Amino acid sequence: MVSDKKNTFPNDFVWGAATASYQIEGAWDEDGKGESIWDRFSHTPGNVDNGDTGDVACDHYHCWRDDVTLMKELGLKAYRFSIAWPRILPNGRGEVNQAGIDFYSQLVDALLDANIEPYVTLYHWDLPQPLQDEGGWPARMIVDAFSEYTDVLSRAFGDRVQNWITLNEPWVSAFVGYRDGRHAPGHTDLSEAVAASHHLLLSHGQAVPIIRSNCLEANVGITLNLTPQEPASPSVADRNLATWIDGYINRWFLDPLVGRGYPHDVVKGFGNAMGSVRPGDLEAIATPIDFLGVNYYTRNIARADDISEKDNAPRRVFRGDEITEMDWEVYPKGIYNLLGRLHFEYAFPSIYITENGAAFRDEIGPDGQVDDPARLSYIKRHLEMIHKAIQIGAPVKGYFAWSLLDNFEWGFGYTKRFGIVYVDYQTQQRIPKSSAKWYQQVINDNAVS
Ligand code: IFM
Repeated sequence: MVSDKKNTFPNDFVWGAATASYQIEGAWDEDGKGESIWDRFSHTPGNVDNGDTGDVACDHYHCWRDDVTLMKELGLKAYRFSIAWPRILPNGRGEVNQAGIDFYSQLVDALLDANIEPYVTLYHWDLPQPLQDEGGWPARMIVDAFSEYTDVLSRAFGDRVQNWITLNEPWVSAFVGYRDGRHAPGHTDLSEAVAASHHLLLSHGQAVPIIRSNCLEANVGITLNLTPQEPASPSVADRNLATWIDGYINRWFLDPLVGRGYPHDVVKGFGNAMGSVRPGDLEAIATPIDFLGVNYYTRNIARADDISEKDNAPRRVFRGDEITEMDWEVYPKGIYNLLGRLHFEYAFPSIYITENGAAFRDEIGPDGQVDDPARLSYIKRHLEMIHKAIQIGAPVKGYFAWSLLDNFEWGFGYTKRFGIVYVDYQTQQRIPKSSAKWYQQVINDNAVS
C-alpha cells in the first residue's frame, strides 16, 4: 500500500477524462445517423433551456482529430466516451450504418496511436427514436435490441477496445426520463420508469457475456450515479426518508448487480409498478462484472418535513456553503464514504470513478486563458479522498474527470460548463482551463501534492 504526503497513486492508476456522444458530437443527422430520443426531445420546444440542442454541440464528429491531440497534450492515459446507438443502427436494430462504425473505428485507432486507452460506454442516453416508438426501455423487446447492438459493437471494436461500460447511470435513464419527464423521452409514469430500470439492468446482464465472447480480454462493467443520503436530523422521519431515497437511487441498482435481488423496502414502495421481472432475470442481472463505474458529484440531505408542493419531492437542503452551478453541494468526504461502502458492503472487485467534476461559471480572461480555481479545488479535494479510500483498501483503479470538454448539459443546454477544457461554441476553439493544466501535472506526477 502506497502512503506518503504527496498522495501518490498506485503505479497502474488510470488517469482519464470522460464525455458522451450526444453531449459533444453534433452531426445529429449526418452520414446516415438515425434520430435519437434526445434529438426528438431537444427539438421539441420547452424541453431544454434556451431551446438548445445537441445538433452541433462541440462538433466533435468533425473535430475529433484535434480533440485526440489535445488529450495527448494533456497527458491523458485513458478516454471514456460513449457510442451513439443511432449512428451505428439508425433504426435501433437491423441494418448497420458503416459510416458510424468507421467514425468510432478511426477514433479508437487515433487514441491507441496516442497511447490513450479507450473506455467505451455503449449507452449514454441517446436511444434510437424508432425503438422508443416501439415502447422504449419500458418494453421488454429493448433487451434483445440492446444485445444486438452490443454484438455489433463488440465485434467491430473488440480487437482494439478492452474496456467496456454497458450503461451510464441507468437510474437517470429510467427515472428522470420516464418518471420525472425532465429527460428524453419526457414521460411521467412510475410504472414505465420501474419497468425501464429493470430492462436496463437486464440488458446490461445480457450484454456482459456477449462482450466477453467477442473480446477475450474484456474488462466489463456498468456505471451508476451514486448519491449518498444523509438524514437532516436524527428524527425517525428524516432517517426513513434517507433510507428510502438511498433505496431507490443506490440500492435499487447495487443490490441486484451483486445478486441480492431488488431491495424489499423499495419493491414494497413501488407496489404494483413491479410487473416486469420474470424467472431468470435476476440471475442474468447478477452476471459477474469486472468493475463498477461510479459517478459521484455530491451527497443529498433528506428532510422529511420539507416536501415541495410542486413535485412532492424533498427540497434541497445544504449543510456546507460551497455549491456548484448545478446547485450541488461540494462534499468531497462523500466519495470517501461511498467508496468505503462499496468495498466493505458490496465487495466489487474493482472500481473506477467514471465521472467526477463540477460546473462553475467560466470566463475567458484578458490574457485569453480560463482560470477555474473552484473546479481545480473540487477535483483536488475529491482526488485526495479517493487516495484516502485506496489506503483503506477500496480497489479504485482509475479516475475520469467529467468532463474533457464543456458540453451540452441535457435540460440545461449549454448554460453549465463542466469541462476542464473550455469550448467557445461559436468558433469551436478549445482552451484548456487552469484545472486541465493542473490535472496534467497530477497525471505526470501520478500524485496529488
Ligand atoms: O453531464 C452529465 C453526464 O452526462 C452524466 N453524469 C452527470 C453529468 C453532469 O450532470
